[in-house]
Amino acid sequence: MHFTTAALFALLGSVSAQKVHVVSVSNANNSLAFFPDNLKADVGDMIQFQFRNGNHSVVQSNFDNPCSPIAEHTNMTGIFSGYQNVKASLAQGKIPLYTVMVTAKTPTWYYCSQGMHCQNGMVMVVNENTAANASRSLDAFKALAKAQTANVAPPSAFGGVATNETTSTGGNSGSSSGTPTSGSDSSESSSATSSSSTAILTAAAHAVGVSSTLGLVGVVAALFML
Ligand SMILES: *[C@@H]1O[C@H](CO)[C@@H](O)[C@H](O)[C@H]1NC(C)=O
Ligand SMILES: *[C@@H]1O[C@H](CO)[C@@H](O)[C@H](O)[C@H]1NC(C)=O
Ligand SMILES: *[C@@H]1O[C@H](CO)[C@@H](O)[C@H](O)[C@H]1NC(C)=O
Ligand SMILES: *[C@@H]1O[C@H](CO)[C@@H](O)[C@H](O)[C@H]1NC(C)=O
Ligand SMILES: [Cu+2]
Repeated sequence: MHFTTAALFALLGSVSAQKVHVVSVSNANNSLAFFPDNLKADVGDMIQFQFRNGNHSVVQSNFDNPCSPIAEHTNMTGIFSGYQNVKASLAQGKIPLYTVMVTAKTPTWYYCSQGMHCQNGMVMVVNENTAANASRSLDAFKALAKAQTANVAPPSAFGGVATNETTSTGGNSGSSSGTPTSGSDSSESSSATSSSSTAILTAAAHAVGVSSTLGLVGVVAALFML
């Protein structure tokens, strides 16, 4: 089946060109920070948040209203990872991942909605642009966040794709769900794809509106079988 093989390689070729930026959410010390907290990314790149400890989240805000979902201030919907229970995932040898696609070259601001983490500096920026406006820096955003009285979370997760990655294999066979649910814990896995390509396929599936990653992986597997 030359046509399907060609189509498959076209698909894999186009997704593997995509860059994935890993951001650790907290660390071994349960620090209130994203690592890194200031990164550059191109439109179409993926940001894979890896939840390392505690009970944290990632929410998109705008610059002017830190610690508050962007939808409350603009006509953008943003993203919300939901609260990720790292301990529960680790008990199963997994860590929670949440992957979003970069949709703008302009600055995009994120915070953690847990407790007063946002106020305490658990914020980050993608594509900071102090050349356009020196006042709109990550440091200025942190200062503005510190002054907020409330730290607000949307009612439920949306906007990205939540998966759990197996920790012991160094990243093989991630399991996934098509919807960004908190602490998603599907036991299904795909041994044919690496964790990063699973995440990319997951994100690609999300981008093209395929409701289930496993659906797309299934399609790919089916193509191999032809
Ligand atoms: C955690 O804290 C200890 C003691 O302060 C420090 O030595 C270590 O570098 C920290 N680890 C991380 C990952 O921040
Ligand atoms: C995580 O934090 C959220 C928000 O504070 C809370 O509703 C939830 O119960 C916490 N989950 C766990 C497992 O502690
Ligand atoms: C969203 O808001 C921006 C800036 O206010 C505006 O330029 C744009 O047209 C709006 N888009 C929609 C879909 O309403
Ligand atoms: C730069 O950003 C600051 C802080 O948001 C704002 O007050 C100011 O109006 C901006 N300047 C320009 C030229 O847009
Ligand atoms: Cu946090």
